[in-house]
This record gives sequence, C-alpha cells and structure tokens, in this order.
Amino acid sequence: MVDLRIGDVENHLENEIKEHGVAHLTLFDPEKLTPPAARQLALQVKKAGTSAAMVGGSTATSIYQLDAIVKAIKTSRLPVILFPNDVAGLSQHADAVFFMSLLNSINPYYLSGAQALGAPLVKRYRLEPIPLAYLIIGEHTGAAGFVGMANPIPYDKPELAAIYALAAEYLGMRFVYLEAGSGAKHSVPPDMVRVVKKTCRMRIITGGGIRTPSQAKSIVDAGAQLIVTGTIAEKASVRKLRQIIRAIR
Ligand code: 1GP
Repeated sequence: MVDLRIGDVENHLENEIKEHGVAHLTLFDPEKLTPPAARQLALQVKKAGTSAAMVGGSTATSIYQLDAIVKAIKTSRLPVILFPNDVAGLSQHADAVFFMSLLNSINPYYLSGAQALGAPLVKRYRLEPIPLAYLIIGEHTGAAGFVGMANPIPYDKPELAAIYALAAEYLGMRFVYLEAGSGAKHSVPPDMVRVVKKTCRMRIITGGGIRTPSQAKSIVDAGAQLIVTGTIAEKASVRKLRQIIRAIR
C-alpha cells in the first residue's frame, strides 16, 4: 500500500508557516560547493533562521558529490529537500524531494518522463515526495529554463501563472513554485504572486533574484508562504540572509 499521508518534512514546513507566517528555504547548488563549505554554510543559515535546505542545480552533478553535499548539510540537522533537475538529482541521504513537474516546459520529459524514471528511486530511497508545480517566470530564465525547455511566463502576465497554478491544484499538487531563475535580475513580481494567491489555495513558493529584505517582504505580503534564496548566502553574506528572514517573519 502506498502511504499517501503528508510526511514529516512537509509537516515541518507547515509548522514553520503556522509559527512564523512564512518558511524560508536555502538553496544549495552541489555544483558550486564543496562538502566542508556546505557544512559550514548549513550551520550558518540554520542559525540565521532558515527552515530547511533545498539541494539541486540545473546542470549534471556527480552522484558522489551530491551524496557528500547532502550528508554535509545534514550534520546541521536541517531537513534536506532535494530539488532535482533530473533523475541524477536524487540522493538516498536526503529527507524529502520536491516531486515536481515543470508545467510550462515544451518537452514532455520534464512534464512526466523524468518523474516516471525517478519514482522507483524515490520509493527505494524512502524519500518523502512533496508534490510541486514548477513554473518558470520572466525573461531571465537562467539555466533552469534553458535545460527544462520552458516557455517562460512573462512577468506582466500573472493570469497565465494563475491558470497553470489552478490546473496544478486540480491535479492534486500542494505547492506551486514561481521561479525567476537563480541570479535573476528581477524577482517574481508581487502582483503575480497576488493573482496566483487569489486563484488557488496551494502553498506558493517564490525564488530567483531575491536579494533584499524589502523585495522578500513584498512577495510575502502578496501571499507567498515560502521564500527561496540561494545566491545571497553563497555569494554575499549570511548577515544579509538574516536580515531577509527577519523582514519576512
Ligand atoms: C533558484 O530560486 C532559486 O532556483 C534561488 O535563486 O540564487 O537567485 O537566490 P537565487
């Protein structure tokens, strides 16, 4: 029998949202970090108040490197959620996986092909699958949009994001991720978050190009319950990350 109950990691995110109004996730790109650097960063971002670690990148990574990074992050006791670009993004050492479909991809592989190939591994590794609709937004779609062959939703067409989100909700997904792409010049506009929030009841995750507390706050005020940052902690400073988390809580 398949266990369809909501798992511990999703419950943890829900508790964080209940307690703080919002959860913050830190993205770790295994291509850009060594295991010791990942361990140190994990300890710092945990102290800064992040709720969980997301691990994934858009280009291929060696499974050995991925496993080592996941294990290094786990020493901080942060829950680790995989954010896979493909089947190779799965690690048996993680706690959960965003089991995602890139709904605005023009390539069926990213809609259901990779998911079919990855599903048996998710089961074998006993990863908690968290069903998620992934939508690539904007002009700068970065590596995720390129690799995933997305037909990006323009920043000024929030109604398009909303109808995809509604379809995802009707398909049984519980999270929708509005992704501007790592390092994007402009983050997802709060107005798009607002329109998606009005249309569906799923948890809204927003990420890509969020660098300042006021940016993050306006996205949360518009209705996002989860904020993802990667570059800010990797490249800038954990102090900045702390300011962002303080602003949204
Ligand atoms: C990418 O949304 C994430 O998937 C994080 O983006 O690196 O720009 O924070 P940044």
